[in-house]
Amino acid sequence: MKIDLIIAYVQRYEFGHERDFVPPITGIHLAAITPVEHEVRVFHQQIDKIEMDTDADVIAISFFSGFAIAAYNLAIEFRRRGKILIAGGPHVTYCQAEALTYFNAIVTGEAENVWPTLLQDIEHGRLQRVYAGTPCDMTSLPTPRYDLLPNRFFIKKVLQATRGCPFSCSFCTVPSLNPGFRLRPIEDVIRDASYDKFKYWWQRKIVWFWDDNLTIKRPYIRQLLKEMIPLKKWWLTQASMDIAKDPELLDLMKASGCIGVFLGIESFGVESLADANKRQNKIANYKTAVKEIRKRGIAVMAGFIAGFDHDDEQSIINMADQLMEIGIDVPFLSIMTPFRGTPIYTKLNQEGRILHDRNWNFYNGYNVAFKPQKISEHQLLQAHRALWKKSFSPLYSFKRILRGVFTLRWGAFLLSFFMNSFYGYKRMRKNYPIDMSKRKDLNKLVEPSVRTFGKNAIDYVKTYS
Ligand code: B12
Ligand code: SF4
Repeated sequence: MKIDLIIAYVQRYEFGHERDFVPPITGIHLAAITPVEHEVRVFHQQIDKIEMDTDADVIAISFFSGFAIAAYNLAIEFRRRGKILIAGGPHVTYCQAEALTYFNAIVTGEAENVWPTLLQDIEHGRLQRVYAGTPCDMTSLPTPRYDLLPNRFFIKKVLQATRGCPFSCSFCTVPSLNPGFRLRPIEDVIRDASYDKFKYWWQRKIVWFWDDNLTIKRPYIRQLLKEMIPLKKWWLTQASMDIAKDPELLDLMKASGCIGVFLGIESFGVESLADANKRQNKIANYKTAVKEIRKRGIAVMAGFIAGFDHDDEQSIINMADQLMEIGIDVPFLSIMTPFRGTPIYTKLNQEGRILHDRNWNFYNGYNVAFKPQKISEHQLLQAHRALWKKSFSPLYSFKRILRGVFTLRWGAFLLSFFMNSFYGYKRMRKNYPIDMSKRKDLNKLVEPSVRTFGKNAIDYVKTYS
């Protein structure tokens, strides 16, 4: 069969977001676990034009909640063209009933154990509606199909060594989406990290781990990093702040070529961290933790969330200075989003604070989909935009780049330079994150059979949990 795998996307910035540094691993991983007798292509809606008049037999779409409307619109168009439609990914896992109104079949959770069966079922004309994936044991995963990625992706070597995370932050679906903590054999990870059939040197050189929390199992990560040293790569990952208290690990990270670590710092408020159930973060240690990592020349990227119950406009805007003060190289600034399947969603829903008239486009990380505690929805949006504008102002972006000149290793400096320039340039062109309430064009559903997505999703969550 011919299969087109599509990673759906709705633009998140005013002038579109047709460029991206790094691809998702989802499409090229699904392509790799597809039995060889099938012909697969992968499209990323963020940068690719989707071929609507394709001769593919099966259209398989992956999407986050924030991109569900795009996925449903694609599904409607492909259904008109008589294609078999399959969906999977985090949104589908928690909103099955809704996804089933658009797709012939869905895969919930992890797909490795059910994807080949599903394809066989299509061939034998016995496709089921729901394929419930189970956590994959990660023991013999193939190399992602990097060959299917267009060169427009600056970095191409994305991979996973582990899945899952032992923490349970209130806004995160990882604990239920990828339960437990599982590891790939080190030799498999090294094989993928060594893949070098790329056109440009930096695509061969840079390895981006798309793990939930790579450094959790210390003996494993130490061994992996020791084996990465001879590869002479530059690599990046997500990790928890506790790594800063492990100098031996930090030294190994440096020796194995780490250039960037993403930390979920989230907030500078004690109560907000408690709301987030982020017990691993201690505000008093932020500065020292960042310093310890940067001392090795590694850039610190960090995520911050606006919209905790104790946040007000000023505390949100203040984060622009606070993150500079603790030495962050590249900030990622989001608005609290009540994703289905998270404790924060359960709480807000019980309190009647989910804004059901706001569709999934409001779940893209840059919009407000719930009633904040201390301020209005509008004030939260405005405060986030003020934070975003201040953080990526030419002055702050330049300061972060400049700070890296003397302190970061070469690869880490390039990372800081590119990312701060990328966001700083957006800021200069006034290419701000979109306010979805003003974009009727993006909110339009080709065939609006399901109007209030939120309500349908709640029905589903009741049956899922
Ligand atoms: C890596 C990652 C990123 C990367 C890459 C983004 C990307 N598009 O892939 C970066 C850092 C850029 C990122 C950004 C964002 N992310 Co993110 N990210 C992750 C993370 C940590 C791992 C995802 C991953 O690659 N897993 C490995 C691959 C192989 O697994 P997978 O994608 O889950 O696919 C498996 C199954 O889901 C299934 N499957 C998936 N799709 C399909 C489709 C079909 C047809 C089938 C059959 C099966 C199937 O099969 C796969 C194999 O088992 C997850 C957490 C998690 N554990 O899922 C969050 C996560 C996906 N991110 C999330 C969010 C919210 C975002 C942002 C919106 C955050 C923000 N505020 O900006 C942005 C969106 C940016 C964008 N342009 O897409 C949420 C999504 C929640 C939701 N319900 O939508 C997650 C779940 C984290 C959370 N908060 O709970 N993210
Ligand atoms: S530490 Fe990160 S991956 Fe783990 S539960 Fe918290 S937000 Fe999710």
